[in-house]
Amino acid sequence: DTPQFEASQSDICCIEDDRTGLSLETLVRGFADNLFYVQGKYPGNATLNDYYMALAYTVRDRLLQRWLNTIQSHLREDVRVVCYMSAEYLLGPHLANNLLNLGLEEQIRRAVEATGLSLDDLIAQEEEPGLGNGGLGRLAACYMDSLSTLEIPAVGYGIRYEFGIFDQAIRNGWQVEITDKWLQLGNPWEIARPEEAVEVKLGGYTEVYHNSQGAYRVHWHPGRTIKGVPYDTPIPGYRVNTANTLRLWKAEAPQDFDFQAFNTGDYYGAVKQKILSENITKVLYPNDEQIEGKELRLAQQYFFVSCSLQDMIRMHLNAGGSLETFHQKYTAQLNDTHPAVAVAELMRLLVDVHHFQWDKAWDITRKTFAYTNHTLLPEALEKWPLELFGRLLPRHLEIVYEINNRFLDRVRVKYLGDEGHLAHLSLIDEQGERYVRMAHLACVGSYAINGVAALHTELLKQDVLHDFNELYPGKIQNKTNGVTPRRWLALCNPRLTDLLRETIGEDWLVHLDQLRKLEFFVDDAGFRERWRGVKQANKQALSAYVREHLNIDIDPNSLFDVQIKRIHEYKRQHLNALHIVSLYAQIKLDPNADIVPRTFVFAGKAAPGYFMAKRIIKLITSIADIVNNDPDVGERLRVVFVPDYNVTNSQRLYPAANLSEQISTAGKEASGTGNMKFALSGALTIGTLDGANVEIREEVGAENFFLFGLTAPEVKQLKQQGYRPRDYYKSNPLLKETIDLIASGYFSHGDRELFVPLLDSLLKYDPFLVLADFQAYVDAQKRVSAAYCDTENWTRMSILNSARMGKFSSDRAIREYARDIWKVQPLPIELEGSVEFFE
Ligand code: 4GP
Ligand code: PLP
Repeated sequence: DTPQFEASQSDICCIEDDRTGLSLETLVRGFADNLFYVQGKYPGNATLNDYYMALAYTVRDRLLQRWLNTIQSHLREDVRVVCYMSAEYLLGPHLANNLLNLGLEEQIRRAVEATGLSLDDLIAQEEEPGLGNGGLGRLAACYMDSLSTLEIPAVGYGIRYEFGIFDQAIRNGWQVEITDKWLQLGNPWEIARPEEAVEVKLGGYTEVYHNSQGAYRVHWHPGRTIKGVPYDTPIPGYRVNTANTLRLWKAEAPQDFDFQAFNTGDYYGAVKQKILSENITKVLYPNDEQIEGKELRLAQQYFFVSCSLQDMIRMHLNAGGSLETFHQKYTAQLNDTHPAVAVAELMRLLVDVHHFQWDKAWDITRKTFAYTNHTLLPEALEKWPLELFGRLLPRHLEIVYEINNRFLDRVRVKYLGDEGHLAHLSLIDEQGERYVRMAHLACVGSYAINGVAALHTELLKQDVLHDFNELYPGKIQNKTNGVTPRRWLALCNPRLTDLLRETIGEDWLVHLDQLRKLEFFVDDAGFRERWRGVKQANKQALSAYVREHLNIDIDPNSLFDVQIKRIHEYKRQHLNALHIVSLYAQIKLDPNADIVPRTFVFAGKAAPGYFMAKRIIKLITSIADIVNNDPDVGERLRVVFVPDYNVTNSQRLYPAANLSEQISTAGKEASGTGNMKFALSGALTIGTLDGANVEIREEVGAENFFLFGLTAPEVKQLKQQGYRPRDYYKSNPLLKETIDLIASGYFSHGDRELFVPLLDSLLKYDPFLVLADFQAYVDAQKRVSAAYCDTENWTRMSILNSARMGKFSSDRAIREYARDIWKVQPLPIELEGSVEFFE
């Protein structure tokens, strides 16, 4: 039977007592108490951060009862639980989001103002937990929000990195990385649970023995042991009583650290061991970088997965369950292959620790895991050198071999004598240096595999996972990504939210399809005027920010053309840059050229070791320097690179955009979620038929989307034919002029070398077909400019984009996961009266 996902929508009712009440008096008192008793400050000597902390605790106090009730109810009702396993959670700041979800914003604002402070200042004080790189980590955060909002019992498992994604500064036009010390002023949202710590082992060797019944067993003598300490953060749903747990693991030295030092007399040696242990969760690795050989990263992955599985097993056994039914109680979603070693770890726990027969353990394991793939880029598919894997996880390598032997036996039967198939499917890559293929381990060890947009899933089936699709028909399915309307509309675009509330109510916050009601208003000139007013105000706010922080004047009436995402060649920020240079060249040739005024906004981090991406940033900032300061340009063009793209900064960028740049090479962007956030706030998209763009265009209508470029099959074909980028350069005068201008040193103070690596790569290889798509892109941009001049029609298109975004709610995505993959039911949580301590 289909689960009911109507949120119970209980009115938010905090228990009215003197600890957690909501009256102005109680709130102010709670705030003052937290400042005094937790921060240890008087108003006289408190910093802004002290006030932020005190307020965060005041809000957390009002969240705890929901959270503890949720945990209690899940235990009592013995429900099936989703464990989302992800090495990344790009959460964004908690305070404003929690106020929104708990429905406390107004009361808290009044209480803070009563003390003479500003709520917005305190909200701005929060350091966001940047525990992710980009899309994949942010998706995990949206999914946690939806799981709670839909009242689905869930735990998010991950890593409590001491340093999250680096902060980006731009110096002299180059990216500079700065350590993200997000914990330095304290994190009021987490609660450590040292009493639930677990031990994780690494290294060493294995030994075979026979137990008392003569059965063959393996004993792992690890080289070292690390302690995993859980830190829990409650994730409240929107206006429901459910608050699920995000449990992040921190690595520490085991308990006997001091004891060892005492015994051996090697105090400094012991300290070194302690530091080595703590290193495991020290820093988040940037993606888009060669991970090969980074032993610490495999240690991280194994560490958090082992902690999480031990935690699940402990809870299951404590609740009186038998491990035979583990997979009935828990399902674990592997967010990409980062946690895929979980397959081997669960086998080890079942076979070595809990003495299950292999076949039984394998049956439980395969019924526990489901795997989400997020990328088609071959270089991003994780594989670990066998030698490294075996050194760190000797027992797991044996288990992987055993899984592989049994798996290949089955394959052999199916593909009689076809060694090619065997080599393709094997968990071990045997061409040259040998590797463990983590995606294969995830495919074999799971009951479901999914892609993140329709096109991506099709390409997975045809290409990357073709052989698995043949072997397991029906196992690969699509779950198009979604984003939470709470953060990505209500929170980040309050002006639009007010207009929506007035016009169509606020049902869309939990039923995003309700935005369709806006279609009734597209022909209402008064409504269109107000719609434009909202966008204009958002653009003005961004202009003020840019003026204040970057000292650049931008014209709020110009078309805001925005590309914000990780810097990567496949995302083609350089295609956008070439277009800007082509417009600029046009102005230089004809100073009166009729160009629709535009402000080009970029933001995004490059992986620290990604040479080409860093050069793309330098190219953009160099173009900005020239274009923004050339009197010939006047007001027509501005280029802005907003430093330090993160959730906080993105929240002021999406709402101000007129045009959303989604211009990846077709077939390369698995889905994209930024594309959804833009359209939700009424930006029109210029994009290729890639990832979720395809579905966005289907939803909003082809006439409300600026399509250009080669399709995925055309890309493939062109590459097969032998792509020659230089031919495009030679035959297209505009392209030639554009590239030559950059090569001449015009944007680099005469330095002709600076951009050689970039231009050489484009002219010689152009792996992402920038030159092949250049003219089509320029033409589409002309259509954009023309459309923008028809203000009324542009507004219509903008309204229709928002109105038709219902499909892209993460609530829809999570409902689909729950129905088709996890088979979990929601459980509404009752709030039971006030807590009685010490009766
Ligand atoms: C990203 C994909 O590149 C993006 O297309 C997708 O929308 C997102 O995952 C969520 O599914 N991948 C990553 C990564 O962020 O680190 O591989
Ligand atoms: N980083 C941040 C901070 C985001 O908000 C998003 C949006 O989803 C992303 C990365 C992913 O962006 P895109 O889908 O454009 O790659």
